[in-house]
Amino acid sequence: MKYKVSIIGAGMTGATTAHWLADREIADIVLVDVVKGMPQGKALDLQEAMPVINNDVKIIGSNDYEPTKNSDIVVITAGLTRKPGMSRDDLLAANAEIVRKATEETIRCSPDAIYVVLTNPLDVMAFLTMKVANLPPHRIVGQAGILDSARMRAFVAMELDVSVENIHCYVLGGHGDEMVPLTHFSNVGGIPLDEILPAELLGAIVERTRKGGGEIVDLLKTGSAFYAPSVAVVQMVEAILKDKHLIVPASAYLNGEYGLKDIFFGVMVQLGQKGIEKIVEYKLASHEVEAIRKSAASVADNTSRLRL
Ligand code: TXD
Repeated sequence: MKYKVSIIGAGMTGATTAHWLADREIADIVLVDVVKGMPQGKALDLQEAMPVINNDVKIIGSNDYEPTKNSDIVVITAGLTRKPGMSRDDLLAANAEIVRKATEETIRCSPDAIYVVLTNPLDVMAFLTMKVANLPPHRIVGQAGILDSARMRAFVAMELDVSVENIHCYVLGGHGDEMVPLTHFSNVGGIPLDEILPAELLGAIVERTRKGGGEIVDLLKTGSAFYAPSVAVVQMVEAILKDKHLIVPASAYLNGEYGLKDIFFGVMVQLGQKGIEKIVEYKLASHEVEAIRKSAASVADNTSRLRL
């Protein structure tokens, strides 16, 4: 197959990303993990599923980086997950070491790759990847916004008898509890959410969206969400490989947008073959700008804790 996507971290999110990706038949896949035998076992199992769905995809599992050589896209989802009561930021120090190593190894093998980063705290880890790989910002994108927006869409769908296809939601900001679900730009068939739903219900949906990751962590007890995060990665991978110029919410390096600089932060980006083609800026209301500033302050604070 023409394209190669390497996924670093073959845990719940990495392996499920491989699963959705193999189903789409858009790239060969390499799964890398430190656990001996595990990425090889998952890759072989998935490879053995291909004849049933008639997809010609090569899937390789490995404990080293050799097979990732010349990847078009590197997905980094290696690292620790939250336990109940933990915030994403509590993971910073341990995951920074894991992401640093994954970046050093992958950029050596695939100097032209585009990076999709997932490891939490997401916006900080995307920043670290950019620094360690020494790449221009358009080559690194963090996955958070598609997931957070999909959660909001799912919650709206639970209230209205309308197809999810008609429900468009946009969540900006850092991938933490301060994220900013937009209630006016989000819409159902073009009608703004704040004109459809009563304020109290809309407020509850915004709150549930912000805490959406924690809700799953509390239910699972061990580990965190993986189905929705990994299909979000596949949407990004597909947009890049197919050069779709797709506009989605994602974490990108900001250089003045919304008055913010030198952080990765959730905004609307246009994705194509070169990675982030542009950042699309909304004209936000003053209360939304205020919320964005608050979220950005928290991301900037965490980013400053990185040892570069
Ligand atoms: O939307 C998002 N950004 C996220 C982020 C959605 C889902 C998961 N998100 C984060 O990704 C989560 O907070 C964690 O920081 C990572 C991985 O989550 P996952 O749910 O996949 O966790 P697992 O199942 O524990 O898998 C992690 C794997 C595990 O198999 C480890 O052995 C492996 O990471 N690991 C490594 N692989 C390669 N190299 C190194 N150094 C390494 N260290 C651990």
